Amino acid sequence: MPEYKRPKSLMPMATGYCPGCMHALATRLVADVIDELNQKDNAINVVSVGCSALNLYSWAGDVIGSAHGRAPAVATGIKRSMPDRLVFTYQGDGDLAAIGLAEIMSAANRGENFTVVFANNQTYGMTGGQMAPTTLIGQRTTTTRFGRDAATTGYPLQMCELISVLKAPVFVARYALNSPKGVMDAKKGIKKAFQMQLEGKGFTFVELLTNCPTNWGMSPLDTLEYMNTNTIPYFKPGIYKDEEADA
Ligand SMILES: Cc1ncc(C[n+]2csc(CCOP(=O)(O)OP(=O)(O)O)c2C)c(N)n1
Repeated sequence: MPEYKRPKSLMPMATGYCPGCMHALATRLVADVIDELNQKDNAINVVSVGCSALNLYSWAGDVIGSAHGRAPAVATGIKRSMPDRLVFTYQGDGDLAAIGLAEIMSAANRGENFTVVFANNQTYGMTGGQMAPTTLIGQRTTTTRFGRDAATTGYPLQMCELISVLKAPVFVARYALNSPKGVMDAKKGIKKAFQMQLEGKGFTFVELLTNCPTNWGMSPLDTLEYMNTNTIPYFKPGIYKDEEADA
């Protein structure tokens, strides 16, 4: 299949993302997978708040917005009342790992049968680049002017590691979108998670390491190398849990 075609799950319009922002790439990957699984009219995209939620404008299928961090709670209700629909949340790191930490841990622990796509850009993008729970030690943000310091703000939360120790989740994986291989692997991971959900297997979680050129204060190209030297060594890509493989 030619990779340059616009997925039918996205409308023919420009995204609202800054140039070089990987939210656009991540959204595109999700849309590609939904097309390939022929789920455009069956999928429900649950967003909450942040730049992550901007994909709702270009999404061609069903989409619902929820309060900041609460997408997993909304997705729980939707999936339980419409179990045949393909339900996924698309969330940023401030959304998922700060204000929505209780919701994500609870939904994962209950083993809700939906998929979480977690775009981790290590900052609060939409509100101007404040520190997020996933901001790296030493990383400068508008609220950590001299770099994040563990003594006052703790350590970056590793969500795949946290969620994979719970009993209920069936697939937990992390991919980095700064290389062609990472992008292709991420697409496979999203597809596997959606397939497991369609087979009724349970809670699936896919973390995508993304960038924020605007708030990191770098060119999009420089963010790719920054991710290699800083992000990936701490947030290690890999499959953290796969009940199919472990069975
Ligand atoms: C209840 C509530 N608290 C705070 C905000 C302000 N707010 C909007 S977006 C955002 C940060 C989002 O960051 P993240 O989830 O990392 O997403 P990104 O913008 O980086 O994609 C915050 C704090 C809000 N809209 N609602």
